[in-house]
Order: sequence, then structure tokens, then C-alpha cells
Amino acid sequence: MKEILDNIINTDIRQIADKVISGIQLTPEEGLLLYTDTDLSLLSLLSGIVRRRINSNRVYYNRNFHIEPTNKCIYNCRFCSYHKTASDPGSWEYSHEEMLDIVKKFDDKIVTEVHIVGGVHPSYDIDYYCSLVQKIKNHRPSLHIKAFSAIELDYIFRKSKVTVDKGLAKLKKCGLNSIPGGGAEIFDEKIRAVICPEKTSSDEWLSIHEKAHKTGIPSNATMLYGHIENYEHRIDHMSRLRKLQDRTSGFNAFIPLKFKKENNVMSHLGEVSIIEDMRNYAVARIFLNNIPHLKAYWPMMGKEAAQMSLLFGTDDIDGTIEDTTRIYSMAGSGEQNPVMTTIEISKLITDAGFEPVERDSLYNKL
Ligand code: V47
Ligand code: SF4
Repeated sequence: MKEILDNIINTDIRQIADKVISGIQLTPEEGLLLYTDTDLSLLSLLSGIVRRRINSNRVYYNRNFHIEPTNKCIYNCRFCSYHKTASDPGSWEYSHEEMLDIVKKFDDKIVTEVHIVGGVHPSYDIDYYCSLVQKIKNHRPSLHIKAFSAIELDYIFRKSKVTVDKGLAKLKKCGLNSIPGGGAEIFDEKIRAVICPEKTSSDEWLSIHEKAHKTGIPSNATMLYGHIENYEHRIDHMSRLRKLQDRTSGFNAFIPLKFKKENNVMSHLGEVSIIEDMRNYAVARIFLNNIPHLKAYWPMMGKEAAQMSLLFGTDDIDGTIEDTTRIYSMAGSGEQNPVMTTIEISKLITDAGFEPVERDSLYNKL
């Protein structure tokens, strides 16, 4: 290792590499240098060191499916290819019974988690969501319910005139187990004002997750990258998450989401390269070293890019999915009908030189 360090000509980068090897957290300025001045092979090496320290050689996956209750949404995020107005023929809105039927389809299958996320429907409130969660729990008590982004939660709490603390406690009592990472986008207020001006603010997103952690509800965090943001914005985003995680330790996984360009008004921006994706994963693994898991969400990335990302710090490739999500196929992902068997997932992981580990939603080995 010393030889490798000695061969780094740029002294700033050599110091950064030294800190990473010694397990010292980087400053935002150093994080930025990882993006701008560090070559990809060194990023792969350093992110591998961090991933091994936290997760050894393990790559996690689970058996999960999604429910997307509705794509009707009061907001109009400019990058979103999924939302529709209520009158649009492409819009949908499932009843509780229809969503329960989706759960029942998996009655004779091993699945451990349902991920529920959708648009912000104007008439949904906390009772609507609580009753949905209760019905699913009554039907299959062992199923972990990871549901509702902070954006949906913010709206239903305000609509139902309950505080965030009370609302979260109520949902937990009804059976909510954890919160997915959606809606974080990019925390920088100026970027947010352009790409999703109507949406819940960054401070509110962070506050809902902090309160959830304090209520005993763990969560994930995402970052939408590859649009009009720059590297400073990405480092700022991860810094805000890192600070919150230092206070609560409630985040399980960080999930970078690459902007996909089809069918939205930001299409003209195009998409960043796979090199940029790998750089971003590696920097995330190195800089955001207090969130234990880094997820390569394969329905968005594609299977091959997700596999490649294992060499850039990721340790989780989400799950079997069972062809139950449309968010990314509508945005132009190559995975139009996302489903992978556990055999396929294990092969993908072992072929990259790692150990596949089936997990539950809290990363316990099954
Ligand atoms: O917040 C929407 C993103 C998110 C596009 O917690 C887009 O395990 C790229 O949060 N290009 C929702 N991204 C999905 C989400 C998620 C996904 C996987 C796992 C988990 C988890 C959470 O999807 C939104 C937004 O950032 N998104 N449109 C698009 N065109
Ligand atoms: Fe609505 Fe979510 Fe799409 Fe924004 S990203 S328009 S909140 S469905």
C-alpha cells in the first residue's frame, strides 16, 4: 500500500488517500478533489478499502416487490417521467383491495419486503395510508413494509393536520417498518428551485427522516445526479446526510439515482456516462463513510452497470423486484420489465468476485 501511495504525484490526493486508508473522515473540500482530481482506478481502490472495512466481501440482496399506489401527483418535478394529471389516460390509482391483490400474488412465494411509493395524490391522508399498511400487515404479518417517501408523508401529515412526530408514531403503530429514500433529489435550494420547485424542502425532508429515526423507524437516502447539478452540490448533499447520520445512525443505505432522460422535460440534458456513474459511486462510498450500505439500484442502472459498480464501493443491489415497478422503465431504463431470480443475482455477484448474502430489510443475513 505504501508503494501505491508513494506513486501518487499530487500531494493533496496522496494525503487524501492516506486519510482514507487510516479511516479518517474527509472534509467537503477533500471530497470535491475526489471528483475533480482523482483518477478512476485510485477511486476504485480507495472505495474498495472503505467497502471492505464496513462490509467485508459481502454484497447484499433481498426478495422484494413494489406497489406503486398511484402515479397521479400534485407536484410536477421536471425530471419525473412517471407522474400524470388525474385526467390523463396514462394515470392510475389502485384501490386498497387491488393493492392487497398484488400482495396476495406473492402468497406462495418467498418475499420479505414490500416497497410502496407513488405520486402525491391530492385526496390521500394519514388514515388512507394507515389502513393500507394495516391491511397488508394483517394479511402477511412477516412482510417488512418499507413505504412512503418523505414527500408523501409531508403532504399527508399536513392534510391530516397531525405533527410529523404524531403522524410517524401512528404509521408505525399501523405496521410501517421503514421509509424509502425517495424525494431527496439534490438538497441545494437553488437546484431544487429549478428541478422540483413545488416539492417539500430539503430541510423538511431531513427533518422528517430525523424524526423517523428518533421514532425508531430506519430509512434510506437517495441523491438524484447527472442533471444540472455540479460536484459541489453532490458533496453538499452528502455532507448534509453525513451530519444527520452522525446524530441518529438511522440511515441504512445511500442510493445514488442517475437522471434518466426519457419522457420528461429535462430530456435535452442527456445522460451522464457510465464512467461518471462509477466515479459517483466511489466518491459516495469514500465520502459518506457513516452510512453502512451503498445501493446500486439495478432497475435504474441496468444489471451490468450494477455489477460493475461492485468494484466502486457498492455492496447492495436491491432485490428480485418481480417486475413490479414502472418509475424507471417510464424514464427510459433498459430494464423494461425488471425481475431477477436469486440465482441470477448470486451469479452476478460471484462473477464480480464477491460473496452474495441474502438479507432482510435491516441487513440481517437470512
Ligand atoms: O425521488 C424520478 C427518482 C425517486 C427520475 O429506498 C428519477 O430503497 C432518475 O426513491 N431519473 C423514487 N431518477 C425512487 C426511490 C428509490 C428507488 C430505489 C430504492 C429506494 C430505496 C428508493 O426516483 C425519486 C426521484 O429521485 N426519479 N424520476 C428520472 N427520470
Ligand atoms: Fe410527483 Fe414524485 Fe414525480 Fe415529483 S418525483 S412529480 S413528487 S411522483
